[in-house]
Amino acid sequence: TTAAASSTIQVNQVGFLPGAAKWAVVPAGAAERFDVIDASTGREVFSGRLTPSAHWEPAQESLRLADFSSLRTPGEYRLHVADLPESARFVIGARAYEPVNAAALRAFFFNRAGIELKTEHAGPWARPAGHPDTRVLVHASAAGPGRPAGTVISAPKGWYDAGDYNKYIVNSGITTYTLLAAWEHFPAHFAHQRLNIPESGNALPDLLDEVLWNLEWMLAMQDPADGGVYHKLTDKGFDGVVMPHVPKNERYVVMKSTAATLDFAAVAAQASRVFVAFEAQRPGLSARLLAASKAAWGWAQAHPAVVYQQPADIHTGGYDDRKLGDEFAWAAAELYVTTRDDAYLAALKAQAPPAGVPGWGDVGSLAWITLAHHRERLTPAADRAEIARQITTLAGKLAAQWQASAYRVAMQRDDFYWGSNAVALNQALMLIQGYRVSGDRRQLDAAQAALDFVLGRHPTGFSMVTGFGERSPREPHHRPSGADGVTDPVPGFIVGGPRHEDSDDCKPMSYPSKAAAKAWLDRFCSYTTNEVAINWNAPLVYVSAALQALTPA
Ligand code: 9MR
Repeated sequence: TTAAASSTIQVNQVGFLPGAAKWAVVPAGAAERFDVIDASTGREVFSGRLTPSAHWEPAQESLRLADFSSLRTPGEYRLHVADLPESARFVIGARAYEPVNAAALRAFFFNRAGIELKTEHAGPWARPAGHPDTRVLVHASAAGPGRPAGTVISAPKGWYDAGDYNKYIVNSGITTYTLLAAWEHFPAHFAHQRLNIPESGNALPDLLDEVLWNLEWMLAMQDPADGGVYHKLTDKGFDGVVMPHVPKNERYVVMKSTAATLDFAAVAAQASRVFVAFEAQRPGLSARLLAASKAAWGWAQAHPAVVYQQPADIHTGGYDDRKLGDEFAWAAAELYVTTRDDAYLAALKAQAPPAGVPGWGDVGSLAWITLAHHRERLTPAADRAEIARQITTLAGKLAAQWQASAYRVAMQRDDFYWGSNAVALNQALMLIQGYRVSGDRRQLDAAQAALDFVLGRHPTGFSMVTGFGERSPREPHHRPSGADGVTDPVPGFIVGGPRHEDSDDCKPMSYPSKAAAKAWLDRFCSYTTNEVAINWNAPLVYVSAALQALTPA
């Protein structure tokens, strides 16, 4: 199913809002012009000149660009270029991103641990509950004065991290933050969104119900005796390709780490200020979250350099990070904004790294995002100009990369590492912060380009989101999708994407290309390029909501 893309017109296969910048990529050839045609009648509705051919290093291809931004009429279209197969279908419409945004959030529901997915909510992907996690053993690496090894604790709920069935605090941290930031920044978009999850129709917005499923698990990962937070809740090894209710292995909480404890402190402080507004619906939750955050912060002050080390008998994901200044800065920023206590601002200033593109091990920018969003409500000690400068400097740099790119994306060859599709989306997330601070339209257009990229203006010719686009992943590395006997994969998941390192996970099958932006395989075996993960879906939720909310009509 992984065709060489060199004859494929590459276009966002979901589509565009009427006022958005609209670009497609065409393999270099003799043609000088392109047409946009009505998908049902074939009638030409727009015609334009392709840009001169230029080489794009990450795909090792020469390309031309089609700019049809001025086509604003709602409808369903395809691109036509002489001698090439017509492009995939796409829409132009005022609500173009609502379905993909809702599906990207519903993917979290599909990855819930500890709950049966009923047909009324999950359709053909209904399944029994997996991993109750009400009897979890404290691993020897996590034993302490209060809880000796072998102590049984209960830590139910949460989301499975990815294609595997384990739950990791570090990765849950940035994921939950990104979803809560989407709520904080675009409440009108989410307030009345109906996701058809079991809680739909209760007194909370569905996004917050979904986030609570994971927050409740995170809270159970904190040792009440000392405030430290376990790094992960896991099997000893990865399960086979089975549905989640099948394996009955022992589950463990493993090590307390500084990174996990600070990520927890950050998210709990952020969630505390979000749930202040829902005191009537969830009495006491906001205060409980803030107390948990402060206890975690206290543990991290006393244990500032406990780096995760995988015990010899544990073989699941590491999420080990040895650079902890960014975690301190992020937790300090969230506690500062929530409490307005300048002591946290001082802690933040001591460690704040320059803004960059966030990832699970690189969370300093999350501090800048939070500070920028709340910058009119900070204490006098905060440096508002510096906060704005951090955001706009990074967004300006990314927009310059976008403008200079033969593909019109900010992505450079080195950005194609494990989870490259989420790198593109996290670049977009920072571009959107830039646009919100500066109003510079180029930064919004560059963010649009990143969403285009993962929705099919992609060198593989595929939309990278299951169930969205005429060509999208059919065999993601996602155990339920592989084991459920349903033809279609569980929808709404973004896969990791191509990367520049060699992968041998599908041996003897080889990858179709060695080019960084094309080394991708739509096969279950390809956990290095075709896995799903919660930290990749969260920026898809954020960016699709942001463009839906911010794109000028
Ligand atoms: O996203 C993680 C990536 O940055 C690492 O390079 C990779 C190898 O350590 O692990 C990725 O995370 C995986 C995690 O360890 C286990 N669950 C699946 C995650 C996505 O592949």
